Amino acid sequence: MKTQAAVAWKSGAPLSIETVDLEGPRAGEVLVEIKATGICHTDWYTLSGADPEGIFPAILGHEGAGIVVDVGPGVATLKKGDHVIPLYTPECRQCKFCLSRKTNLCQQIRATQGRGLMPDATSRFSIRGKPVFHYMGTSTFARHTVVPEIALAKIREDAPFDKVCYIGCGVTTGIGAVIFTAKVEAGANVAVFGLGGIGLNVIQGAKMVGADKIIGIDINPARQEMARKFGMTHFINPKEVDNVVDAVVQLTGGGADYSFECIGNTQVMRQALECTHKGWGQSIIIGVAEAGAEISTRPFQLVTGRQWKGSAFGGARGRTDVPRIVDWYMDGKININDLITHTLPLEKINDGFELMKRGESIRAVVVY
Ligand code: NAD
Ligand code: AHE
Ligand code: ZN
Repeated sequence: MKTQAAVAWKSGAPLSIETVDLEGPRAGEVLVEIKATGICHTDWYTLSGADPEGIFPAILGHEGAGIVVDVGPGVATLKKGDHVIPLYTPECRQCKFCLSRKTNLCQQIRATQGRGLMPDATSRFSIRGKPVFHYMGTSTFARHTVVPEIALAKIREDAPFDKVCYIGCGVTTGIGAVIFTAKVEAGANVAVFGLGGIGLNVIQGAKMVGADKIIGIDINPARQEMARKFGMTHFINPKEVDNVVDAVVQLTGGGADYSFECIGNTQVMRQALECTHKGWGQSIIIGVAEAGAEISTRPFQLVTGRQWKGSAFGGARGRTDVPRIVDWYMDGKININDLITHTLPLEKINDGFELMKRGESIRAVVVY
């Protein structure tokens, strides 16, 4: 079939709206009509050329929601008409990683996904006979996409696509990092570095679990108002204090119980670790740093009880947890609407990237 997509022909260039050929779903695959997709900082990271897994030409996008149009042979858990959220972290429930119960990082299709291909090592997208690569197994910047069955969460049909698409990455990453990765307890003090599309969801998660002080740190003062609305109790602008680590330690009487780095800056990752409490502080890295970047601290920081952890997709098991998070939204337990600051047609997708780079949007969502 023919469909329309925003194609990334090369790094650093704007996306180009193209008519694309899309082959139907093969065994274990599903054809999905994407109804809406968010634009995440990670899409920009890959488009910028900093991602070692960034290959071009590709169809980016990993924060979508849509409807099943067709299923390939052997697909048992989904049918035409089902509403779904594509998962860049699948959940096969059979691989060593899924069976361990210790991680959400299903590895069933990770190798081909990282090479921009479907599990049989081919692409379904092409233009004028030349293959175009998939991205994160999802490629939601296309009106139609093919996704492996194990990488689709079935969701309720009354959930609005233009809001719950954000659960495909940002909402789940932020809230999940609090409840699944860190397991923040009521009364804990939390510091959140970076108050964008991810950090504000960390704040929302911290408030949900009953954290005490929720300290937000951002160089963009305009982020303060929205963060307070989501539960932030104290704000630090790093440009206005001598030392961010000292500022957090003073506010918390010794250090945060949990901190979250939601930027992708290795200097800030160090600050986030070192502002946590001696003996038990945990710092969770969420931000994606550029290829080759390394983190450092004095080993004494770890010897004296601080812990560094990372979180991908909030530690969530997509097919199990994403439908629950959709329910939380539908039941009014979490706020997504206020974080979606802009909606755009596909033709204006590059404007969405510009809004993000200028710090003017929290989430821009493309509605097809
Ligand atoms: P965003 O652009 O919406 O937000 C980033 C925020 O960080 C902005 O508010 C910006 O002002 C602030 N900031 C930048 N430099 C800063 C500094 N030095 N000190 C304090 N604040 C600073 O981005 P986002 O969509 O929220 O994504 C944040 C990071 O998380 C990115 O690196 C993204 O790739 C990553 N990410 C990771 C996962 C995961 O599963 N681990 C999932 C989604 C996104
Ligand atoms: N491709 C990059 C790594 C990018 C990365 O860390 N991705 C996160 C999701 S970001 C979503 O916005 C992730 O889930 N990582 C786990 C994984 O298996 O990719 C690189 O550096 O190669
Ligand atoms: Zn993302």
